[in-house]
Amino acid sequence: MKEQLEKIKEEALKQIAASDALEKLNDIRVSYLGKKGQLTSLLKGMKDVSPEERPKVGQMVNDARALIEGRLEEAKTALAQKAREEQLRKEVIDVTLPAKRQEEGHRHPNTIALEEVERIFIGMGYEVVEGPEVEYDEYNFEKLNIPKGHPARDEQDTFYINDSILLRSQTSPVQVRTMEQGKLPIRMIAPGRVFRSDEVDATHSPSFHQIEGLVIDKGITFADLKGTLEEFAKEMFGTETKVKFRPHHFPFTEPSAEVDVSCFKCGGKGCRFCKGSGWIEILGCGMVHPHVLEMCNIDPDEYSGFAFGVGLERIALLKYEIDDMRLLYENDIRFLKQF
Ligand code: 2NM
Repeated sequence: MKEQLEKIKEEALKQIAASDALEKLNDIRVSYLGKKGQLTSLLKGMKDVSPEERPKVGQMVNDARALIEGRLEEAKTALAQKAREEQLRKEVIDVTLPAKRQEEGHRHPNTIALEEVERIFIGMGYEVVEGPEVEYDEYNFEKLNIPKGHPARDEQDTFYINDSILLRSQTSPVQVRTMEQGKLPIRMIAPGRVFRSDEVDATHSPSFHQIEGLVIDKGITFADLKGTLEEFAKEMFGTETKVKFRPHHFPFTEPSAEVDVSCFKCGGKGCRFCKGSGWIEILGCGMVHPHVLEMCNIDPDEYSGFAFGVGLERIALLKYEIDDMRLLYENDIRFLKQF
């Protein structure tokens, strides 16, 4: 039994010395000192030892146990220290290395133009309201005086989810929704993504952005519309800017107009930028059609209002003198860096 004990002890110490991982030490603990471990089994053989020898052998087994436990503990501490040293060595930081440059980005030209427009109208007391890009035909067309079969449906052809749901072709449905809520007066702009079934070219994209404005109150006239848009144009393109209203037709406004601003490149003399005319078209507008007001539960005998719509990309292209809309969507850093 003594020889057996010596053998077990030696084997255990040898294994501990050869261990290079904490898990291995734990395996050794289990295989020697555990409930079914070799030393434990040896104790069970004590019944074969003569009674006078038992205390001595018992003592030897306990000593062996204490020795193995002690070595296991030492090995554990040594391994942990080695691991820590290794980690410190790996994570050493060379404080003399040059710092990584912080690449700072900036807003997209579309976003800069949008925030500029929002700032101007918020300054005039307008609220910014958003709405869904997937809309009902009813809100995108019907309630804006564009019934099925109306020619404006061709100009604003869009993408249909089914017979009654589509991708909005304008942000006016947001204004229809606001009017329907019945809280008057209204002073709002509705910016957002819109969709049209258009081929991509320098001035068209199947997905672009619009900012539409709406004012509804008692006694609103075309003079309010003119004053508001003139103020907007002066803030956006410079205080020298002149505006020109040309009669136009929209199904949802009557009367309607398109607005040109004097060319901010040549001041109106005519240049390459304004194609020699001295004027640049920037938006459409008009007095909200009484029938549109009725369909939105507003009494046209009591209330009147004006509305307008601007293409965000058009403003961004003008502001930054970009000649191709596609550049705004390609996300080429070399292009975007310039603004
Ligand atoms: C435009 C031009 C003219 C417009 C009309 C409305 C509403 F909802 F009040 F009827 N919202 N926006 C409007 C009017 C939009 O875009 C060129």
